[in-house]
Amino acid sequence: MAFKKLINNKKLTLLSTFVLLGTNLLMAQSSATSDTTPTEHTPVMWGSVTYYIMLFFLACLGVAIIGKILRLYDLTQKMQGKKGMNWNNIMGICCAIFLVAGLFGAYWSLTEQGSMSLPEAASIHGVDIDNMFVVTTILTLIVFFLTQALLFGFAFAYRGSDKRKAYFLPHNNTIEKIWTIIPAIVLTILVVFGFFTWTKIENSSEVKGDLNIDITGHQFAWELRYPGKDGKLGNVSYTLVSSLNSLGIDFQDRRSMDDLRADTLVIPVYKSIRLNIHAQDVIHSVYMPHFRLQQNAVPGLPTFFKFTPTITTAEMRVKTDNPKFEYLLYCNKICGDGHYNMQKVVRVVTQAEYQDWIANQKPYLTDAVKKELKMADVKSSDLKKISSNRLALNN
Ligand SMILES: [Cu+2]
Repeated sequence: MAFKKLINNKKLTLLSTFVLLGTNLLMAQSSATSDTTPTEHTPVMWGSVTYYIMLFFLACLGVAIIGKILRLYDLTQKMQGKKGMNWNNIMGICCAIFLVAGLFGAYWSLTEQGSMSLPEAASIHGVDIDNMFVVTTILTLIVFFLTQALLFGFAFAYRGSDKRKAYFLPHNNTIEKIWTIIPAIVLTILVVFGFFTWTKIENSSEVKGDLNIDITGHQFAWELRYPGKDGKLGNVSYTLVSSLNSLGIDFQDRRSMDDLRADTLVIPVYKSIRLNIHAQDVIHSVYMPHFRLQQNAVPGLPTFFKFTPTITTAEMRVKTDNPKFEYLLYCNKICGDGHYNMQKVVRVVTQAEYQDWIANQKPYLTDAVKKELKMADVKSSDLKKISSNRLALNN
């Protein structure tokens, strides 16, 4: 009785699972059809994640059912005194199917999703980084296709058989040497290649750029400071930070007087740009993927990155066939809950366009700051006294 009850319970569970699967599938399909409007980029049904999850579970269920049917057939054959199924052959064929399907999947993913990667590098050094990326990808792809073909190909070609005996190979020095030395040489070449590329990008003999821009990260925005007519940026100090002077610009430094504030990072094409990178609270990171550029912004440790943009925003809009294309600057360190929103538009323009734009930017030294400066004068002179006393004590 109890056994019958268990079977009935099992049937009930199976039935309810099917009903649930069916309803979920229908709901997924109907929600997909009603919620999304059929546009070029969002196909009506295929975009639904639930649909794919359900499809996966259905496929698993299908495989399990086929497996059970085969097992049942195998047992019936054996009960009738006939030769059962050859599971070695079935497993071998499954490996061959997996190899072909898997390789096709990898090829499909490369051709479909590969085109979603970034457009061509928009800076001089970016081309070197892309070359390194392409070489590494080609090498790893060769290794990937070779190892997968050998792994599943051998599992199929040398599947278990009564006609042959496996060869026992406990150790072979030649094979050990080959699979140690070849990867070591390839990896060394890649590392040396990377080292020289990085040194070329970072160790610039000409430290100052044609245009020096200060970029300061804080939770959760980037502040920009452009040099004025003198082409030089004045000093900054965290001790001078106030509500009006958020960057702590030292206005006693003559070079600071004409420094300009900007919302968009506008840079002239084919000029070397030096970004002086600062952080005011936690570690942020200047990340400009289109220029293959990333450098951390560390509080108390100013860093810099020098690069030369090569493609204007207008040219990139034509190249990407996207009239709304904008280069973006992100923060690439998870620096708090507003991190996702730390982005700025970067616009690469011609020299003439840059001159027009910079002429319209407002200075940091506003009338309100000038008023506050009278107080700041006292403060900074006091600070200088304190620091000189400290020096005297230390000596
Ligand atoms: Cu950040």
